[in-house]
Formats: sequence, structure tokens, C-alpha cells
Amino acid sequence: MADTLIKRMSTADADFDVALTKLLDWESASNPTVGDVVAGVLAKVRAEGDAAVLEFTQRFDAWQPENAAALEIPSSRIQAALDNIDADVRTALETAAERIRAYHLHQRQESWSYREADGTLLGQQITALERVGLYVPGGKATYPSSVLMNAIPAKVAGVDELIMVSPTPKGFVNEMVLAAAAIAGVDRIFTIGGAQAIAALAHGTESIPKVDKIVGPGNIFVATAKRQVFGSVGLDMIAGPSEILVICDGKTDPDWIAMDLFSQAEHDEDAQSILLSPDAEFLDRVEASILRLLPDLERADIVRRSLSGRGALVLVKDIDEALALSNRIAPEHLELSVDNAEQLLPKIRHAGAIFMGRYTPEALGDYCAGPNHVLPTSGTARFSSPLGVYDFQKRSSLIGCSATGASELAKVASVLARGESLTAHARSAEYRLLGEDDE
Ligand code: HSO
Ligand code: ZN
Repeated sequence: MADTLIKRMSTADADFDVALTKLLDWESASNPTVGDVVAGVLAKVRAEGDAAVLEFTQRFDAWQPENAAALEIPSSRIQAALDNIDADVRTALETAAERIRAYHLHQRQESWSYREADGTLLGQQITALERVGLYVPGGKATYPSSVLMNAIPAKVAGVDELIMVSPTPKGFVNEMVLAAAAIAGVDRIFTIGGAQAIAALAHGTESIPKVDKIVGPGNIFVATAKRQVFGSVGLDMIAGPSEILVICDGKTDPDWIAMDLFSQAEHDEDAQSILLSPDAEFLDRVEASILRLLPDLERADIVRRSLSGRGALVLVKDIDEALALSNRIAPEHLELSVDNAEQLLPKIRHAGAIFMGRYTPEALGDYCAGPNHVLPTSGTARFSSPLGVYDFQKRSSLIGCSATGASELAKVASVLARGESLTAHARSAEYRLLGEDDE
């Protein structure tokens, strides 16, 4: 059935809304057994520390570290990975890192304050988190680019210590991940993963330091563990499968569009790639490109499953209708393969990242344009934003009353406090009231 590899839809179809809802439907797998297993792992690591981490690492990652010290990769080993990596890989990592750093420098928030006429000072002081944990998955989704995307904003924010954890199934270490970590300024790396790594970071063990926040994607055990430690440690968003929505006026090379759709689909069979175009004949040509180009892909199987399960080529009335539909979908990545992409920006309300014009494939943003590739998925772009420096900074409010300022505020506070029957509040404020003689 090669000729029906990807669904065709039209917004003019009578059942379009139903079909769209079905297409977008994705529920994060929540499996009660996983919840129980994870709760057990968390409790044991919390109670027994390193010994439990060692035991779980042996059981789940199939290698036997000699002792807890062997769970950390020495800094000389990390430096060696950087020194020995192919020169062109090193240059590419360094170039990407530089661009990501330059972009994120723009996101640094500054402290601010202002003084009222009576001398009272009000403001906001920005500080960085002290210690952050970065989870890097092992296996098929080990992405050095994600190390850069998570670590660099943390460092730009001023985080003192960045601790990376990554499982090394059977003891296998990814050299490019180590090199990326060295370039991004990761401070320490532990070869642990799964729920045991989240537990160790959230609560600390004898040799693994407790962190203030954990970021980075992971499998269902990691995601479940993150949900379960919520409250005792800061967390980033829980990522769903990757998505791309392409809007094309029909004037881009269909091979380019097909490959852009593949670039998301190859991440995961649950990834979603959708094309919207007002040109039916163009959709035919993209479909033909898909059929012709797909067999040669390294990950043809994953791409085929992703496109046939969750992909779609959708005929729309015009670009305006495409934009309205895109706002309904709130895609993680929105590619505007049209002439005047910039002019469309005011019509876009919900999208994680917007790629403007025919020369801006998502892949460039995934690696090296500069903006972050950690983005809100599954429609959460309606209420959340890309990972950034903001996620590693926090704010403290500043209040400094002058004597006359305090006296004025005390009048207000005293009335409100008595209204709430909180007399200690009222009297605390009233002590600051100035008498006639004081003024
Ligand atoms: N597209 C992914 C990020 C990534 N792409 C990493 C390649 N490597 C996030 O949706
Ligand atoms: Zn990608």
C-alpha cells in the first residue's frame, strides 16, 4: 500500500474536525506498573544512597561499576574525549556552541529597582540557580546537540555547578556527548540513568550531589520519576514526541519539504509531521517526493511508521486558513515555507519555534542557528516557551521602606490586617507609624 503512506486531508471535508482531533490525539503513556517500580527505586535510593544506585545500575544498565567512585567520569577522561574527537566534529560542536551562547546571552534578565518619592525602594533581584542536573538519555536518543542546548543556557544564566547524568548501557560511553559536555562547560558527569539517576539528583547520595533543578528528556521511567520528585526539586517540562507543521504556498521544491517532514519523523515513530498547503497539485508532488526519497533513508522504518501513523498532507483554502489551523495545533516547530514569512508573524499566536522562509529548515534550528531546540510539544506551546536562560534564573523581590514610607504603608496594612483578624500583623505595622513629633 505504498501509495497511501501518508494521510491526505482537506479542511473542506465534512468530517475534518473529527479527523483532526484524531490525528493530534496523543496521550503520554502512563503505566501504573511503571509508577510502582519508580516509586520503589526512589524510596530505595533515598534510604540507601550510593549502594542502591550501584545496585540499580548493575540491574538496569548491565554493567558493574566497582564502587560509587567509578560512577563518575574523571575530568581528564572528558578532556581526552574532546582532544581525540574528529577535528570537523569538534569545529562543528564549537561553532554551534558559540552561536547558541551568543543567542542566549540576549535572554539574561537584569535586576531592577526604583525609588518612590518618600525614599522607599522597590525592585527585583535576579540570581542564578546554584546547582543543576542535566539528564542525557542513553541509547537511540543520545544527542550531543541536546547537551549543548540544555547546558549552555544554564551556564549563561550563571549556574555554579552543572551535573550531567547519562546511562551507559553495558558501560558504553558516547564520545561526542562527552566532547559536547566539555565544550558546554558541564562540571561533572555521572554514568547513571533511569529513575535511580533522578532520585540521586533530587535527594543526593554520598557521592552524587543534590541539585536544585533537573532538566533534560528521558524515557518513561525518567519522566515518571520526574513527576514523582516534583516539589522537592525544580523540573523542566515533560517532553512529548517531536512535531513539525509546515505551511507551504506550493512554490518550494517538494523534495525539500518532504525531507523537512522526514527530519522530524526520523526521531521517533510517535513524532508528527504535517504539511498544510492551499495547492492540491503541490501536495501530490510532495507525496511523490516522499515515496521516492523515503526508501533510501537510514531510518526509513521509523519514518514510515511515523508518517503513516501520525503524518498528514492537508489541503487548506488559503494561507490564512493554514495559520488559523496552526494556532489550533500549537506546534512545537512551525515552518513557513512562503515568500514573506515575516509578514505572517502577527497572525501566529501559538508555536514553540517559527522557521521563516524556504531557506530555514528546522534542522538548522535543531543544531546551530542559536535558539534552543528544547521546545513545548503536544500543544503546550499554548502556555509555555522554549527552554532558555530564564529557566535557570530566579527572582527575589526587594522592599526597603524609608521611615516616612513605612508610616504611610502602615496605615494601609493595619486596616487590612485587622480586617483579617491578624492583630500581630497590624501591630507590627503600627509600630512604624510616625507620631506628629516625628514628622
Ligand atoms: N528536533 C529535536 C531536537 C533534535 N534534533 C536533536 C536533532 N537532534 C527536538 O524536537
Ligand atoms: Zn530534530
